[in-house]
Amino acid sequence: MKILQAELLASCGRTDQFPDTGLPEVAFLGRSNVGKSSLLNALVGRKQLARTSSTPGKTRLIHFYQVRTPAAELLLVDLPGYGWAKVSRKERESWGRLIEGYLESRPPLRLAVLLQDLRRDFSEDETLLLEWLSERAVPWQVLVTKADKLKPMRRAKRLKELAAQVEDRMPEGRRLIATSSSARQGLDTAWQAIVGAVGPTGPAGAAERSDP
Ligand SMILES: Nc1nc2c(ncn2[C@@H]2O[C@H](COP(=O)(O)OP(=O)(O)OP(=O)(O)O)[C@@H](O)[C@H]2O)c(=O)[nH]1
Ligand SMILES: [Mg+2]
Repeated sequence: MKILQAELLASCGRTDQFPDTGLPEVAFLGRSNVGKSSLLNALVGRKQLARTSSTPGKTRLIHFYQVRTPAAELLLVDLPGYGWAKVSRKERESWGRLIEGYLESRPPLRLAVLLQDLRRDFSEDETLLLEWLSERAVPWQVLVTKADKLKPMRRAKRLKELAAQVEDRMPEGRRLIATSSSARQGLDTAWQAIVGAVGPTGPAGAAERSDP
């Protein structure tokens, strides 16, 4: 995907700080260290737009990135990772409230992208989250991360195993998408899912909408 523009718009620790741009949003969710910030950088072709770290729990705020492509203009939203045991309970609760506050009442949200490490099984955190999203009619897509970590044969087998774990929750027509930020794999397919969910909102889309 050609990226015309990508910039950090806002970093928010409270729901009342969320930006109001009128642009559609796609949110990246997942366990801490799963590779959310890395994938976001890979998708926009910038090494350090979103901060990444080998220390889990780096992203503690909700970061809104404004991205313009020829097909769409949208916000990619990097949510704090959950499931990191080494933070205090109080801190975990405040992140939980922030993430839930975003997901629960965010009219511009068009797609929740759940990231899942290829080498891990879906945990209860992920299956509950998918259920929660489905109940609230938030469309979701699973992107499997770090696909480069396994050789092709093993990778294909793991993908089947993971697909089987969420098969009964998977909306019609959706499937897992395998990605690797470091090997730049699956990025076009991921973009297709994102643009498909957002619809045409670029200059072309805006022109179409203004037609009587
Ligand atoms: N091999 C490999 N490593 C990756 C890939 N994506 C991310 N990583 C590594 O995984 C670690 C965590 O990546 P981040 O992108 O910071 O993860 P995150 O989900 O944003 O983590 P939090 O902000 O803590 O929630 C870093 O050391 C990355 O270099 C990938 O596709 N392949
Ligand atoms: Mg991060």
